[in-house]
Amino acid sequence: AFDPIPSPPGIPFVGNIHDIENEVPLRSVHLLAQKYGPIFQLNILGTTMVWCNTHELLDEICDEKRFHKLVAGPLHQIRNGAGDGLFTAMHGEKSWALAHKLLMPAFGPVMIRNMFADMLDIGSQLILKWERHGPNYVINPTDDFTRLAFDTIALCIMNYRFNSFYMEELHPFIRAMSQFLTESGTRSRRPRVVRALMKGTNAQYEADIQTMMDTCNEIVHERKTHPIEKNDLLNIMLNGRDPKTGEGLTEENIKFQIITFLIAGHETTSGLLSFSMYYLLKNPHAYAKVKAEVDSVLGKVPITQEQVSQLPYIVAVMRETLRLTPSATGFTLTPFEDEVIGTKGGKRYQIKKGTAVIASLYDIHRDPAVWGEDVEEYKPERMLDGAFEKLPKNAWKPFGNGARACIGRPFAWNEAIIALACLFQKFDFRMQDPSYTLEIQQSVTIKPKNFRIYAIPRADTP
Ligand code: MNH
Repeated sequence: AFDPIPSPPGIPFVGNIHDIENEVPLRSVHLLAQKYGPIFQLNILGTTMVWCNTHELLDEICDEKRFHKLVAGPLHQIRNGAGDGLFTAMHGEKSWALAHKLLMPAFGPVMIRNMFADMLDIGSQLILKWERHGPNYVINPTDDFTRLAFDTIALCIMNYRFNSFYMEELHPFIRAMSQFLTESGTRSRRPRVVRALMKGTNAQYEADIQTMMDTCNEIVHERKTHPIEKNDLLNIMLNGRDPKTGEGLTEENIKFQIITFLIAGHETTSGLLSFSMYYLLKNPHAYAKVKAEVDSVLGKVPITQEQVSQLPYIVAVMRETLRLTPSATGFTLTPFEDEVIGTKGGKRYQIKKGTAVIASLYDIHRDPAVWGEDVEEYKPERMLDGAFEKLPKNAWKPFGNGARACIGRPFAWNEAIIALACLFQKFDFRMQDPSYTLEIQQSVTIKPKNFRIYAIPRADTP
């Protein structure tokens, strides 16, 4: 016999859609986890979805022999814009294997090192902006980290400049993308009949996809009319061939990859930097350690690529930030065959083949069995090299799992370390409102809401 998976009562036809709020779905998911414990299930418009909230269950579903990625829920809707790009490709989809094989090397250590100058270029634009505005200017760090991450991904992988720091408004792609992501999440919980009636919303959704496509077309057109020698991701996509079969990516697939990289390549990194800034300002002890590390490693002179690997405390800060606020709040899997999970904890939960199982990272990363009773506390010390390697397998999974894990992880890491090191070298930071406590906004990924800071050029640079 199986143990029942806890679930709130549902309503006929729509099931539990009213148990998930639209504004910040994560809030509902977290409340449900607190109420129902390690596992719960919801019926979303007739489809069963299961949320796993503990390390023990995550460890089981991360077994790639038993489970694989499932493109369901919001992700399935994101396919409307990102097609068979890497992120939204179905398990086993042929174009994924080819793109993965061709593009993996583009994110290898050598390629990332070669991007250093470009990353520093955009990073310097951010520093210059905050310097010029001076100590009394109210900064929206999330917007400027979005500019940073968006311009960095485009310059590094496609040699394309958005010049976001020279614009008052964020680039049209970003607004379109943000609306597209939010709506993708919302429509995954909206009954078909209701969706059919929402003509205005649907038209806006299509227009936003078109805006993103226009940006892609512009980038591809620019490259084709002005080809360059650089061995960047765009050239690899346009010219790369499978050495065995001679096969290359189709034109349509390349555009889906560009949309994918522009979205996946900046949203999450912007969240990581914004939340890191928040936690450092809330935790003076950690803030002081970052400053001391930057001063001793960088001193007064501009950062070098060598120094990027000499900043262990900043790395621990980023890891601890992604533990408490994983910018991608989860990933979805499904078993190859009907499965039973939870046996380690003395339970037998049946998961039918094809059922969406969500690795709910926000709660998994708060599992006291792994992190102790001080889970809510921000302590980069638990993430320092040495301690980090000793964490149980699959305890910290902000970049996803196995073959379908994040391809951009080394890229994001390099970029974020450079940004944090340069910022703390140049500025002291203060919150505009010292009593601010974290509020979260969500458009599939999460970011801080209404978070404002001051950046005061340092007088005491060593
Ligand atoms: Mn990223 C997949 C998180 C930065 C490009 N990324 C994933 C997944 C997670 C994730 C989680 C797995 C999703 C799933 O299983 O459904 N990504 C992050 C985080 C950061 C991040 C937390 C930064 C911090 N990602 C980046 C950057 C890029 C990128 C930067 C591009 C340069 N990510 C991807 C792509 C995939 C992915 C592409 C899909 C990989 C695949 O399935 O082959």
